[in-house]
Amino acid sequence: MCTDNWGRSDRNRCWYFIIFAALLFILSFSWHSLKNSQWPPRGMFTCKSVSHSTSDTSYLDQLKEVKLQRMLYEKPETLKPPRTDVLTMTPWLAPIVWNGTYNIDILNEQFHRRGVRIGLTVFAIKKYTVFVKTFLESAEKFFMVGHKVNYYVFTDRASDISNITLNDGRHLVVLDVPSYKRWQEVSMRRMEMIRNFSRERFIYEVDYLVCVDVDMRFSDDVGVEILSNVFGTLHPGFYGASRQSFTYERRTQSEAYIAADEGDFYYAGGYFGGTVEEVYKLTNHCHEAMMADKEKNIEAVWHDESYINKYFLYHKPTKILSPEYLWDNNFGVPAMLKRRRFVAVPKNHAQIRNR
Ligand code: 4GW
Ligand code: MN
Repeated sequence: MCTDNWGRSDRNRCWYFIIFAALLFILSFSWHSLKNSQWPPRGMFTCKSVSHSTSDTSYLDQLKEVKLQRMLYEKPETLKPPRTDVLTMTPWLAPIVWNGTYNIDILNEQFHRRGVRIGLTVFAIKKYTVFVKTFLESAEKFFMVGHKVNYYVFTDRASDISNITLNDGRHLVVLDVPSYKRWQEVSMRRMEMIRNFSRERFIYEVDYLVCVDVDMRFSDDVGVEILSNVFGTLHPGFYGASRQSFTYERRTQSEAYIAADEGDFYYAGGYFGGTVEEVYKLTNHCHEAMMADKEKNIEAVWHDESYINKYFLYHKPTKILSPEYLWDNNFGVPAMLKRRRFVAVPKNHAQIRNR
């Protein structure tokens, strides 16, 4: 091409042209493949025979193994389910946690090996600070014993929260927050505050959040069996109820509206949780829905509980806690209830509540 019988300058020009064209080709080729690239490249995980140079590192190489030790326990019986009196699995294959359905030793081993940290959030606004001591003392006895726990107490009366002695690996964090005049708003604003603190703090300090009412006491074990990506709890007043009798928000104008022919369960407002990421999504969604309703001058019939029920209808929980985890002795003690792990502390409504 760049023949000898050309002049020297002609030859140089010819070589420049060839180099320029080659560069152009390389550039356009790499631009095209960048534009269409995906990560991981198609086939990377499906075709095992693809060979990579040994210096290639994949995030797969950094995966930590959670290996259990030899353990002795009774074998699970495929033909003898441990519970036949209650539903133990949702139609979307989320476990419903009842006594007898899990082996806590296996679960503890798994969660210890992951070094899981758990945050327990609770609100004590105005006179509800009176519940904090019993709540924390009972949690020290029964909540996630042996695991790393941070108690996050949101309050407008920090000086009312007395310091109690905590076991190793457990910390009390008192968070100063505003109070609201209307009690409905005190309850509902929990969503906004959990959302904000998840972003600013919880995401750096814990792996899972458990968000509960404070007017309660732990009276039996509540352990890592409750943990999952996002979980809700069956309301003790509605676990056996029909769809029609669920007290969902029924006004179509509300963001919390649920039609009469929809709904799986009636979830309690006072007990939900999951990974910090999932709790962030849940609380953010509920808070935004409440704000949208506020603009429309409407407030759902059961406040935050109505919005949680709407959320869980379309974002199915990955685990559900049975009413063992949220009981009120006013409902008696039905046969299916083998344990009462977390029960309502009776309150003198006239004294405690400021309407
Ligand atoms: C009526 O006067 C009130 S005051 C209803 C709730 C109030 C309230 C609630 C309060 O003054 N301060 C407070 O911190 N809370 C928080 O919201 C507290 O964590 C409580 O457990 C949660 C939900 O309220 P609740 O326990 O009274 O609701 P129920 O009766 O449905 O368990
Ligand atoms: Mn309560």
